[in-house]
Amino acid sequence: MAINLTRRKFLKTASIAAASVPLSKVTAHAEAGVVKTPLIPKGSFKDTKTVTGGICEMCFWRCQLVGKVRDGVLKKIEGNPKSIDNGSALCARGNAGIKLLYDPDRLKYPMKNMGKRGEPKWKRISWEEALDECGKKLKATVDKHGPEGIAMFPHGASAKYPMHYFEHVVGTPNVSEASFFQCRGVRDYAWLSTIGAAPGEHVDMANAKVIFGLGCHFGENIHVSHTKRYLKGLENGAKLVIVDPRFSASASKADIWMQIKPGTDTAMLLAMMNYLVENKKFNAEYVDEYGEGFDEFKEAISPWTLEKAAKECDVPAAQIKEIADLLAANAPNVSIHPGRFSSWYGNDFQRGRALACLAGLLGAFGVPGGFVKGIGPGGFGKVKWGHGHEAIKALHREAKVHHQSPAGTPTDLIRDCAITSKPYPIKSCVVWGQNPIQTIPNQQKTIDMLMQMDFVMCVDVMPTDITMYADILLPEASYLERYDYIKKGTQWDLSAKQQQYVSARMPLVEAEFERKDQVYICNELAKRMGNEEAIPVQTIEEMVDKILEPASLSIKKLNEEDGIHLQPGKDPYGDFLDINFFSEDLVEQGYPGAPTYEPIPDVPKGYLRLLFGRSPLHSFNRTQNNAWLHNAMPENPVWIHDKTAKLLGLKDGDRISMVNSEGVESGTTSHVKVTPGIREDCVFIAHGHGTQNAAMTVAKDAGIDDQKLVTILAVDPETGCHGMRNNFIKIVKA
Ligand SMILES: Nc1nc2c(c(=O)[nH]1)N[C@H]1C(S)=C(S)[C@@H](COP(=O)(O)OP(=O)(O)OC[C@H]3O[C@@H](n4cnc5c(=O)[nH]c(N)nc54)[C@H](O)[C@@H]3O)O[C@H]1N2
Ligand SMILES: Nc1nc2c(c(=O)[nH]1)N[C@H]1C(S)=C(S)[C@@H](COP(=O)(O)OP(=O)(O)OC[C@H]3O[C@@H](n4cnc5c(=O)[nH]c(N)nc54)[C@H](O)[C@@H]3O)O[C@H]1N2
Ligand code: SF4
Ligand SMILES: [Mo]
Repeated sequence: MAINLTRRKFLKTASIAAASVPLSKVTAHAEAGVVKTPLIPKGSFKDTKTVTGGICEMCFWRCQLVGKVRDGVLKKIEGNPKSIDNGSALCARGNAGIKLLYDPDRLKYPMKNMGKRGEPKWKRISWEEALDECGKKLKATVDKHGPEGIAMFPHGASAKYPMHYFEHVVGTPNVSEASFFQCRGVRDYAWLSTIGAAPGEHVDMANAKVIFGLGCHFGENIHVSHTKRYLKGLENGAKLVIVDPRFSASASKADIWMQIKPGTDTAMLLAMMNYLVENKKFNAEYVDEYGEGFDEFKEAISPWTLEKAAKECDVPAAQIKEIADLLAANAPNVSIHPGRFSSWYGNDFQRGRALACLAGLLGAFGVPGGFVKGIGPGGFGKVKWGHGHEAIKALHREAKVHHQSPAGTPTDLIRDCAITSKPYPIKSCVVWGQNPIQTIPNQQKTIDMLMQMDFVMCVDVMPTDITMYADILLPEASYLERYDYIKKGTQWDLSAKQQQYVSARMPLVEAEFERKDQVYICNELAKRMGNEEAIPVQTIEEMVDKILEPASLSIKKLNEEDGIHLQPGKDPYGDFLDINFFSEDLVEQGYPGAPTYEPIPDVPKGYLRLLFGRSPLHSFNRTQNNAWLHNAMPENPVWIHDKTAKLLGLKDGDRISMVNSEGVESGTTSHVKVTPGIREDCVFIAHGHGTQNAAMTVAKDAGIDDQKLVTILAVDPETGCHGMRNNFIKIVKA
């Protein structure tokens, strides 16, 4: 695909904005209200309207946007200058949303697969025909196998309404959201069991004296307002401690970088806590007042000396002590970051517990720099589907496993159930805004699950790897063309004036071709499945207004307020949380009461551990076909240590493929990045590349798909989330 030079130049600016060092400059500009791009010549916006009320969904952070629209065509996206969240700043992906909107490869019409699953031959059909077929097939499954005969794989704002329909009206328990079982579910439930709240990313980094992150590579993972908080903290003089086997963007800015052996973080945390306790360097007052089970906890972690952890984690004992001392000296004003992507090694619930306990020992709750609970705004309405069925128990509840599981059903249980028909058949599958092929480990198993279905329906905006397996493929209006759920939040650290904001996604332009929104699609489906009486709203605008109404807001009012309603907020400090250092509930469920370290398999001889993560220029697979982003980062370099590269006879830029320890080949190739910034026994690649769908004409075969090589999954016993980093590869020269 040809990309003209001016756009390339523009993207260069945008992509620099995404990397961690220059982002601070962009942020500073944004705060002064001067985000500039060299692309747009002055005066060319004469006839251009600014449309407010947009909300980004190039990732799930949902920054607030405005669009420059001329003759109904979106010419440029900018941050909403009224935003007290992202401000007028967007990341590179946010800027590039326009190339998703007008991607010629996008889904335009409902399609029926006349070929095989995985090797589709598409025929354009009418909405009427498509919905009739979906309704008929899904109803047939429910009639024959009950509501548990359906599995659903949702993700993102547009999957919310349909997800509630399938859960509460149809009654399927087999719902697996990517954001839980392959992302942050394990973190949320570990903290929930420890402090009674899911942590979100509510750490007050802007006001912290120390920011402590395990595998948090701020600046490569980007959520604009969160990245701003991190940068503001650094500007304010916070010390930065980063624990990561890789020299990440944030490791490059750190005061202390601990290059830990993968999967051993819990051991390090236990030793740090034991050291703080033994040397009375913890916040005894806070622990006395708010701690539960401290004595049992103290006893349980007592074997963890600094030396023992140092050996396990392959780091100096003195460095563990140095970090512990730094945290103690600055407590309670320290940000113990809970992380986000946390399905790492299958021992992840315990790491989450240990992190939360560390924050507790330091008393880092409800204080500047510490963990602060989400505080409003509240008072919104809910759009509720009627409950037309008896609650069916999820697979893990029936089997009495994964007692700390996030909402829905653990993905692997759904897949096993579908493949074996035990304890019951699962014969229809609804995928809505998720790409299970690249999102869920063990691709072959996902494909086996899909192949045994009677019916597969996909709702998407692009033809991605999952859509190749659909029988009926429905095109959704993108986030720039539709109304959607509200985005609200609170702000005290980035803006002194206003503290709370409310916005709702509004279209910047009209949907083209035959793209529809979630309420239309789902209601039409419900009618055809015999559930018409349960429909709670007729249109997506009605849904948004119903949510806003109790807060005395509406679409109309938000439009009058440039898309964002601001109101005074509350003081975020002073909410001190209880901490379960030792949990009797967990013991009753058969898990350790105190955080416990479980070692993971070592790297087999001759192999390297496959690590993966974000890159600033892409979101998973969803941005791969975006011409601007692809142009800036067409493939994912394979990070490999100098010494390992020498041993394998590799030099920078060599083209390679990979094969994993179970003999699965990557299929596609990428280039080697030789660097001292990674452990000798690991490689690292960005996630989401290597798409196989030829309908993605920009991205097909570009780079290596990490998921293809993740065939071993380590299921977290407490939550059923998928640990994905116990996979080992060999490099094959291309
Ligand atoms: N191996 C490995 N696996 C991972 C990860 C990893 O790093 N490595 N990361 C994990 C994490 S943190 C997450 S959050 C998940 C993400 O998992 P997913 O959410 O599955 O990832 P995406 O690539 O965003 O794919 C979402 C699908 O939604 C489509 N889509 C985009 N916008 C819309 C829309 O507006 N409407 C509809 N209907 N569809 C839309 C995209 O085209 C794509 O097909 O993956 C997890 N899985
Ligand atoms: N640009 C961009 N930003 C994003 C996203 C995106 O797709 N693109 N996605 C968003 C989403 S949904 C999520 S969940 C977050 C994810 O963002 P993060 O929570 O930061 O997760 P990853 O990107 O997977 O982080 C991987 C880091 O962990 C390190 N690591 C690997 N193994 C270990 C280990 O055993 N111990 C330690 N301490 N570190 C280890 C890796 O080397 C890497 O630097 O990013 C969000 N932000
Ligand atoms: S962080 Fe970037 S991609 Fe994510 S919502 Fe904000 S602008 Fe969009
Ligand atoms: Mo995620």
